[in-house]
Amino acid sequence: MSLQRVSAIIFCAWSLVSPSFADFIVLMGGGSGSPTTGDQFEGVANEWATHPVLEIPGLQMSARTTDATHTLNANKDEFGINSDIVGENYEAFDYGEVMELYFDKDVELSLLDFNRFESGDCFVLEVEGSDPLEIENQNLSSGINDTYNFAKALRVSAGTTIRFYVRSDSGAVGMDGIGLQVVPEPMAATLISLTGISLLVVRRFSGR
Ligand SMILES: [Ca+2]
Ligand SMILES: [Ca+2]
Ligand SMILES: [Ca+2]
Ligand SMILES: [Ca+2]
Repeated sequence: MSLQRVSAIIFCAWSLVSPSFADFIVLMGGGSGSPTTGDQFEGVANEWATHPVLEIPGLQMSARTTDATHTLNANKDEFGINSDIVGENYEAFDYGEVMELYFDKDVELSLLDFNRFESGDCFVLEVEGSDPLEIENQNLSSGINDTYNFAKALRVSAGTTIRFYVRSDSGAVGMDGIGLQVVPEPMAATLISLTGISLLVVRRFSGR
């Protein structure tokens, strides 16, 4: 076996076990020609809908609102909830509107990308079983882009519900997307194949 071949095999094996960079779920609408993950949830009310995350192959997302008259709404500028609450912004999250979602794999949230996140607004992220995380304007890492970076990536297990809503004293906040990384599957299969490759390499180099 050539050295190049051994290098290629080791590189492939390394790629399997090394973490990948964070991916981004686009919630804002992309228009008819380029649908986003958000577009797939257009019009979903309080019954769970499940769709593939278009930007991250292999990952599925389920989402719903918590009221039959509140519907998820993807638009070209932002993603929000359309409801019958008087004075609400149909393209954004207003107080009283809640989105629940979960993924079919363990994920680590790294970034939330908002829209119209003005001073005085407060967006709340609540992972089932944990204290709510309140995000205020001064916590944003980019005020121009309305982005929030988690100081430490937030791990959420497969099937665990995340709730998005705004605090009672907040103005409307829209969402553009979610930055996250899928946690690699258990390494059992990879370890078995690595062991096989190692044995092969050892046998070749020992001349047998
Ligand atoms: Ca829409
Ligand atoms: Ca709204
Ligand atoms: Ca933004
Ligand atoms: Ca606002």
